[in-house]
Amino acid sequence: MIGAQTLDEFIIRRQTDFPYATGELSRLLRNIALAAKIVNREVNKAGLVDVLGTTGYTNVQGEEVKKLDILANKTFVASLELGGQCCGVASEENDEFIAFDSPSSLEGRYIVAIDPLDGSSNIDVNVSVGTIFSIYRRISSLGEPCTAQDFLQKGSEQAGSGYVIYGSSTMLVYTTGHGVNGFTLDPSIGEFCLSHSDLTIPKTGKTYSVNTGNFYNFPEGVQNYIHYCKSFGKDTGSPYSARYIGSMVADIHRNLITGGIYIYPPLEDYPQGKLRLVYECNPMSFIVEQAGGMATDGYRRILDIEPEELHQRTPIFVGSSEMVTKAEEFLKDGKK
Ligand code: FDP
Repeated sequence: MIGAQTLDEFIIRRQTDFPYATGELSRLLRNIALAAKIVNREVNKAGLVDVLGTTGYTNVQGEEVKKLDILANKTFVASLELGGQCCGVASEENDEFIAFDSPSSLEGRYIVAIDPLDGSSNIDVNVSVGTIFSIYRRISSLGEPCTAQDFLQKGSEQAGSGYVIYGSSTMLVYTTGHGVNGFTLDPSIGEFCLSHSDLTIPKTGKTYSVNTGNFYNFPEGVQNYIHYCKSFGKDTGSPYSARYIGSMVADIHRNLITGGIYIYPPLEDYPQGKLRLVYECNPMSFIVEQAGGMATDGYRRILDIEPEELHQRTPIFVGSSEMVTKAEEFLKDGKK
């Protein structure tokens, strides 16, 4: 596409909008984009080479680790370490955070929390998967190794966040707290090009995304909200459409564009739900809020939750603001 603005160019232009910016965050974002291109290449040829299937291990969450999970994790960690702007990484795939120790990394002002390949149970069946990342300014001293406290900051402290969706096309969507922009990978030139500038989520929509297979494990308020989504409503435009890919990035991406709500509620046996606060819910919530939407755990803003541990889980209700507000009303009312 002649005249398309590449991600690199966009990042450089944006940087000049902030007179005191050092360029470190810009370089960090560019390193993430480079790793995303490498992962994209591997995901695209997954059926052709021996990268499908499981490794035979389970991660700290007790989930099966796929070969592509490992490959994506290594790619992102290596790219962040080589870049030198980042002093450490916490990943879904590692029990503990990794503190980089090279002289340039020790001087890095940022830390990154990442889910290198979200939705990985979908990989073997050629369904969209994604990468989710969250960037914070370190609170530990420059020149020293990063600490656990760097990774346990509230989501509202994020310096940036984003996701990559490896779908029918590959897109990178990010925010640094000044709106949300989306870039589509043009494989012919190997560049992410601006395709969705200043993304905003519609205030309401007609899609609800939740794993209704767990319906009888949901709290009563959530069950009642789902009944509401399915019932005929003159003013609400319901019944809404149920759309659940089972890949958080893909489900939220669709709802971001068309309007809708994504829910992973508490379950009877998992009161904190399934999704991880630090590297899944916080970065996606930052994006959705920056696009004008809402993200809560049903009662409080996701970005206000104080993380106590790296792999902590939280319920999440995220998407169009009017829909999230409505779902919250059902939770409060319980039996409504
Ligand atoms: P996955 O386990 O495949 O990595 O992050 C976890 C996640 O996928 C989300 O992407 C997805 O929305 C959710 O789990 C699916 O969970 P259920 O199968 O329980 O619906």
